[in-house]
Amino acid sequence: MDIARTPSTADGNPQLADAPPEPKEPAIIRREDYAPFAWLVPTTHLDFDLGLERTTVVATLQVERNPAADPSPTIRLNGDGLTLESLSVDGAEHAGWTMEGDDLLITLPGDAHQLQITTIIDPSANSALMGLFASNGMLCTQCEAEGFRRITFFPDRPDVLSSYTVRMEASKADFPILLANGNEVETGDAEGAEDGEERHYAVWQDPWLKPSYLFALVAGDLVARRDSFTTMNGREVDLAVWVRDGDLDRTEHAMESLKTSMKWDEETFGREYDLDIYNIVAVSDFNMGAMENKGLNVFNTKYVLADQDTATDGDFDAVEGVIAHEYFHNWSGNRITCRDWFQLSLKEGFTVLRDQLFSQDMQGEAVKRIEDVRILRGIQFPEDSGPLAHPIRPDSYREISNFYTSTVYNKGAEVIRMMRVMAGEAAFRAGCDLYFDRHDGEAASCEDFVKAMEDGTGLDLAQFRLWYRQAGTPKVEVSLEHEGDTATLKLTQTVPPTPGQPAKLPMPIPLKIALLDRETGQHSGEQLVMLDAPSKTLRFDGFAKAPVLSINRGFTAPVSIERTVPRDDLVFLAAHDDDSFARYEAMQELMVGVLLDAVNGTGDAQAGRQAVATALRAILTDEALDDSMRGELMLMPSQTYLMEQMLTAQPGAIHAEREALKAYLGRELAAELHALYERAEAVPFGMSQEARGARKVKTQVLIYAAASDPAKAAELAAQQYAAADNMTDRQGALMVLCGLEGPERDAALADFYERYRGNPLVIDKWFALQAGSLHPDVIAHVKALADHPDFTLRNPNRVRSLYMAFAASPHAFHSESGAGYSMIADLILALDPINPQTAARFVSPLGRWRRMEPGRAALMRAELERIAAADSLSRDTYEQVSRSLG
Ligand code: B3K
Ligand code: ZN
Repeated sequence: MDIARTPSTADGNPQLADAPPEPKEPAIIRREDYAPFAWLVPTTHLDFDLGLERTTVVATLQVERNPAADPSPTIRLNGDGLTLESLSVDGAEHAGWTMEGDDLLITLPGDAHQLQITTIIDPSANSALMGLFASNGMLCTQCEAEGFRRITFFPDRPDVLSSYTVRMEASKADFPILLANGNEVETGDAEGAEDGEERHYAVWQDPWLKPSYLFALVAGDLVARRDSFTTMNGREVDLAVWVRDGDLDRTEHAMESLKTSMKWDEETFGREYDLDIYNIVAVSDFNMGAMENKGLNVFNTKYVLADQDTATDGDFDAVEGVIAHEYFHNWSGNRITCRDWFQLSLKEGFTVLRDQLFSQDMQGEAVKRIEDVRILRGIQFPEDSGPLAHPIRPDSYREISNFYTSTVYNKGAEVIRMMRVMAGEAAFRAGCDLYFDRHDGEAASCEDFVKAMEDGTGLDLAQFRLWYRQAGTPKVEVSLEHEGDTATLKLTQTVPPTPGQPAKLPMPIPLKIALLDRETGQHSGEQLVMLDAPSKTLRFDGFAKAPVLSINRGFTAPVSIERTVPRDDLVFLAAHDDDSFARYEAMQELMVGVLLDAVNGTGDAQAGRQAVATALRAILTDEALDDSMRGELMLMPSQTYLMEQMLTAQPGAIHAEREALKAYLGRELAAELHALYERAEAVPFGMSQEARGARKVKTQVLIYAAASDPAKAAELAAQQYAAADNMTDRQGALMVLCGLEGPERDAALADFYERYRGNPLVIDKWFALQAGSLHPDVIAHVKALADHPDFTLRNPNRVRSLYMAFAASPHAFHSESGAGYSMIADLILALDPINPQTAARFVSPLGRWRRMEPGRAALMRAELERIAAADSLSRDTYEQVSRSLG
């Protein structure tokens, strides 16, 4: 019987059912509708007959009624684009099934059954890179969030935990390595194919229960860097980083990062690894950074491969951070997973915090904190103030892939970090221990986490739960007055309205503050102030002279501080604040104020520029500062951050004023910048903090020079490029050259391409540096690069390297003609049928239209409408475009 064409109704009467018409609007899934699944799936056996173009999957599921759920006569198995080849229930053909959309509904009479389901899939045709797909001749999977349903019919939801056994059979020559989750329990030769091809098989068993999104398999021609780790209780773990032949010598840093992460999680969170094997596989076609599948992480090559010649210091840090992140998920994500996808921040926010704390310990706390806040403010704050704003625990979605956002990840981490600040480190650890103990082996909720924190720390988090419910970045207005010997601090908060949340309640906001003596820069200790009402007034006695306020030290709360401070106070803080973050912040605030005055034509422009020059001079010449921190303090606020500070953004004016200030500073401080460059240039290559800092400031100096003296900058950058013995120097020089016109630019670009031809990750840099450059002809360059033989829409890294770099570069993307907008809209339309998840990521830059001056706003909106009018948009892109149009 060809059951693929003879579905029956759920009550068992075979009939030819008309497929329901595809709804125009994808359904909205709501958090409040959560109900446990009616069936348990204690065991899952998967049998794969693997081939690039044809893979047969036989899934055998034991299912039992879930006593904790409302009973149902049918079991819903999710599918996505699958064709059912055969179905049996308890070993016999079964007529009682029907299709509902892509899902398979089977009527089950008893309390426990065995289902066997066969599907056939074509991995080579899977350009969405979800489910089982082919990449460079290998096969691998990506199942989070809902990719497993593209492999077989299954209750593809995170609260259905099952014990998995996986048998893979494949050609020995094409797929010599066969990996899946857990431990390898059997291998051997399989019956050869008709054409004489030798075949083999492997069986893997995962002893831990897991949801389907953590399932993984990899088959391919791979080689491994091997090592081992002994856990705190003496378990020997075999570690392997699998890559394609030829990439092995770029895996040392990844392996070291893995071992360091394992040790750190034992020491810091008391978490031990729980399998005998930990495999990491690098693939070049991947939608995101990496995936924490149990015992078998799959990584984008970008976060595995690194060496001095091909990776920058930033790349090294990113590899370390992502390796740690995926490893930490083994507890915060795998041992305790999410009840439903609305709880995503339970695992992602917590794991981001864990990886941030790890990187702070590895790379230095001050600089890492500044970098993390820069990411938050550069990406999450705009998200929070735009049409895609949502709480860290969203209330509804159409496509969950759209909610792997900076809000869920980075703001989610900030929310847990606030609990840590309020509780103190020791109590926070007690709260984490309680959470891990209480919920180990479960699919938990954000509420479970907060409750464990409350019970473990003794904090009352009743009001704090608002951070999970309310979207939007709170604004805190700050004023400090001084009279007699009393300083009076007034704090007022407002939480802006966001889509679906017009009115907000006041949030508890923990702010670390210090009051600095304006002569000496000393203070008598930090204090933690809780702003938990609309406003609060605090008095501090014993100040004969007005102190200087240092607030939100260490960025204890993810809020916008709004205050009117005399410029001199900011110059003072930039030079003297003993909190590194606050010092950086003072410098940023100073530059933001001066630039916005310039754009708005307010204030004394010359006095403002001079104030910045005074502050920057002090930073350039401060011998007590290490260069890594100096590099941070030298950074000008990004155009995106500046636009975010304006009610109606004027990208053209912001870009012009930012360049003008840079040029002014470059001229005014030419001598100091030059001296700094010369000193840094003399530091030999190494991975020490000193050597890394030296590389960072060198490129910063080039950036200022490019604005003030382009000819000199081109010469210096060309020299740095030619002399470079590492990618940080080479990329820094090329980045600056890309923004300038002249023979040095062309020569360096040609050299870079030739030198790294055939190394996709470095060629990605070549695309990104041109697309994100300050050159006035960027749009033309991007158009030409899209026709380059190395460009393809099929590889997400390549797409991002060209178009994300461009869309994140406001002076080009917001070009007055609207050409940047139409370029991104064209990309979305072309990419959507190939890779909807990646296409949908490009919608948010266009979604900022409400914050733009009217001319650009209209052009952006028109492009969104053009996309919305297209036939058969994916659910991913449909959702983002419709929310953006509002
Ligand atoms: N958990 C994965 C993200 C999966 C994204 C699916 N669209 C990687 C991570 O956060 O570690
Ligand atoms: Zn994660």
